[in-house]
Amino acid sequence: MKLYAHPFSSYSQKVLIALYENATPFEYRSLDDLSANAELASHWPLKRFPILVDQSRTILETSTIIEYLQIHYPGRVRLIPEGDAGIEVRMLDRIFDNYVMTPMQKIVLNQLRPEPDRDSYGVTEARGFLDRIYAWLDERLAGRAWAAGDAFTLADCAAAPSLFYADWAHEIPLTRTNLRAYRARLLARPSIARAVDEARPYRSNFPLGAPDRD
Ligand SMILES: N[C@@H](CCC(=O)N[C@@H](CS)C(=O)NCC(=O)O)C(=O)O
Repeated sequence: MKLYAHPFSSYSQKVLIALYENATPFEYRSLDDLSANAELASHWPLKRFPILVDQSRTILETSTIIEYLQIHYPGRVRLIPEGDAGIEVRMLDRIFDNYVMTPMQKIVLNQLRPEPDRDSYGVTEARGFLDRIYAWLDERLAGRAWAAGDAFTLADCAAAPSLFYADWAHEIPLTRTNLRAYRARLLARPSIARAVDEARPYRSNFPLGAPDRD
């Protein structure tokens, strides 16, 4: 099983965390490597990553990859609970991807554009989105150890990299104590600490300038 991914990429970390949680063996095709990039393009013309290639099967989209891992390579940590409990997990996974990761990417990617092509309206909108989702998450997480309750799940795999970088791009206010404490708990979890450490050498590439913390 091959994962095409890059250590500094937030969506790559989402899947790496799932793999590390269950010590699932895989071949890491790092996109630092030119031949891995060519292989990625041959599997997925949009070249969005990570992707998982398991023999003749190509799995796209991080949430689906993690679902695939659970079905085909189950481990001690069940990342998507069965039945109704799975609804909260899947819902929060979509919320972290769509309403934390997407506005965070908007702010970060805007910085990579040439000055005349920057979208200040879109960035202001993205910052407003983050303010509102931080407030919503702060309430939702009250009394919870992990995103969906007592167990670590797919939702936490999505939460870790999205909140990690969102806080760099648009800091979580000090008043959002539940959310800030949750982010700190995520960073202390060994699978996540490992993904963050592997990305450390690339921090100088963060377009907004990486803060001196985490
Ligand atoms: N919805 C996709 C998003 C993947 C994604 O946006 N990945 C980023 C890296 S973190 C990417 O491919 N960026 C390169 C690009 O946009 O061309 C998923 O869940 O897999």
